[in-house]
Amino acid sequence: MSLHYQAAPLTILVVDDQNATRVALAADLDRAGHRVLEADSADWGLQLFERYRPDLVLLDVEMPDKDGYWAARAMRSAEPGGWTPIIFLSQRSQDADVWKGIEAGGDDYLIKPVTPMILHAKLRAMQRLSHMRQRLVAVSEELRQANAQLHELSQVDPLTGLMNRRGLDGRLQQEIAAARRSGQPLTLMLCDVDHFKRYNDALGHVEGDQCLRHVARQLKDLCRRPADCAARYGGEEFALLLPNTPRSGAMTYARALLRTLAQGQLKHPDSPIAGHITLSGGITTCVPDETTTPEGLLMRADDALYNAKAYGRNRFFS
Ligand code: GH3
Ligand code: MG
Ligand code: MG
Ligand code: MG
Ligand code: MG
Repeated sequence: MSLHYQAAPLTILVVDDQNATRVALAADLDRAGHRVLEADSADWGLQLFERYRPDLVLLDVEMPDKDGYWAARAMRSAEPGGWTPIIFLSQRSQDADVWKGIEAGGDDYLIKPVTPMILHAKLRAMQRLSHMRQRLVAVSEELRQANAQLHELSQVDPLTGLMNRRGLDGRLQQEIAAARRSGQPLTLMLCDVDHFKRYNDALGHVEGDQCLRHVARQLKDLCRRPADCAARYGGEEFALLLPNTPRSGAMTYARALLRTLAQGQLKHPDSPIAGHITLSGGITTCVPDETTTPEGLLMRADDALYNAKAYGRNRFFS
């Protein structure tokens, strides 16, 4: 992290009840190029603090009515998550006074009278800290964004662009909970490309990958509602999660899928079933209750898929 930065002019809030002190201080800061806000009471200081958000506060301790300790505490609670440097400037010179000032939220405590050079040195030190803090805030925001992007990416299958198994597991959990609340049926379908090993053997893995992309596009195109979700579950296995969809709706989807593939251009040169790519699928539909789990639904869909394979493939079972 770089310490090189432009020591830019600051907006400095000076809170002091004594006019002579405050005016002299303000004049000095003004000469150094800073913008100065003046308050002659703790209350007024807090108001200016909230309204103008200064870069730094110079704060007297002894003031009639509320004192500087009160003001420091009030300013700190007025900027949750933020940090404005506060330097106490006071005639009170006991160790306990300094302690109280730092406890109240002050970052430094100078005992009056303070020479201009000491004051400017302290301002510079605070400015440097403030600069470092801003860098930290910026970096943690960048990290937060990068993390969010990584999280998104970790849920996407790079080959097809569909949600991957990790994403599906999360979504399944959410949709089960949502369907439990709404009492609506939830459908899960697992599809597996038939004789895909033969396809790879006949045409090679590059063509095989192309085929998986094609199947993924078909599955996605057939999703009619925004809440429908197509995922790549594993190698040549895909999952469809259809909220608010009864068994009949799922069967309509399945028929449309098989029909699309039958009309499609994807030839399977070594299929014992048809000249084109075919799928088998397992469907499970339920209105979830408290016993419903993602694993349970996946197992039921997988059993149905197994039966579809056993009964000759190119079909869906439920
Ligand atoms: P079945 O009808 O019983 O499902 O037969 P199958 O040949 O499709 O099933 P099997 O499980 O025997 O083989 C699956 C094949 O899918 C083997 C594997 O190499 C291929 N495969 C899995 N993932 C990918 C991939 O990402 N790209 C390519 N090209 N092939 C893949
Ligand atoms: Mg005073
Ligand atoms: Mg398989
Ligand atoms: Mg297969
Ligand atoms: Mg298999």
